[in-house]
Amino acid sequence: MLLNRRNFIKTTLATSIFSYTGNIVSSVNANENKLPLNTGMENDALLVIDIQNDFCPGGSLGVKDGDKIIKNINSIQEKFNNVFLTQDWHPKNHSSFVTEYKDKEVFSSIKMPYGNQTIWPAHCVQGTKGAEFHKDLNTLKANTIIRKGFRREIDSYSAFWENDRVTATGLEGTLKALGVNRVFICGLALDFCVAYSAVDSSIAGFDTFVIMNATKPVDLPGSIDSTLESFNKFNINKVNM
Ligand code: VGL
Ligand code: ZN
Repeated sequence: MLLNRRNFIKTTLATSIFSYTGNIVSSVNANENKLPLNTGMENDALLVIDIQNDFCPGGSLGVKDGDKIIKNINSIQEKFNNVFLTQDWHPKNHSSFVTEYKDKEVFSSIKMPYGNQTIWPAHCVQGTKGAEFHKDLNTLKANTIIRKGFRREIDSYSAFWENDRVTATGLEGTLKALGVNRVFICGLALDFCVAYSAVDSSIAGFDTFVIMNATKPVDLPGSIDSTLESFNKFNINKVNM
């Protein structure tokens, strides 16, 4: 499992992220699964990834139209008994922040002990407005809020495993203890935290569904293509809800 995960990171995401091959954003919506979903059982969970001010328009890492999916996410939450929110939650000197380096550009890549790491504008700093959930997100239904990226030395895209691929967030154990076997994922951003969470969910053995009309991408060169490839490779279903 660990090996699979490492290979995936090395071959599918990290290396291809800077080799843009030209697919357009609209391809994100191709090939949705049309099966009836019948959600709402105890064995279904919804993960709502990082609906925070800094990932919405006006935020320091604002995703285009990131706020436009919130209304739908709130209605999707009503279809689930198990709702998990994630919150990107960095110390102000986090090692992924461009502000920690003299000679690095935002969105460039550096080598960390655990592999390649994208350099980001400072975002989702603990205790700041940018780290708060967007005011329109219903946070009342959530069983649990999973925080990630709070260790200075390790970034964390996935809701399950930090970017070193060995530090767990505890989500997998929680879902298994609840008897969950289907995981539905929405939120921000499709090509980073949603993608990594979906791959880890699938590797953990959950039937995994990404809700394509309730997510938006950052869209760095090649990042959407890599995401869609990884969805095929890891049998991740694309659905609309
Ligand atoms: C994310 C970049 C850095 C995300 C988090 O939520 O997709 N992206 N930290
Ligand atoms: Zn982050």
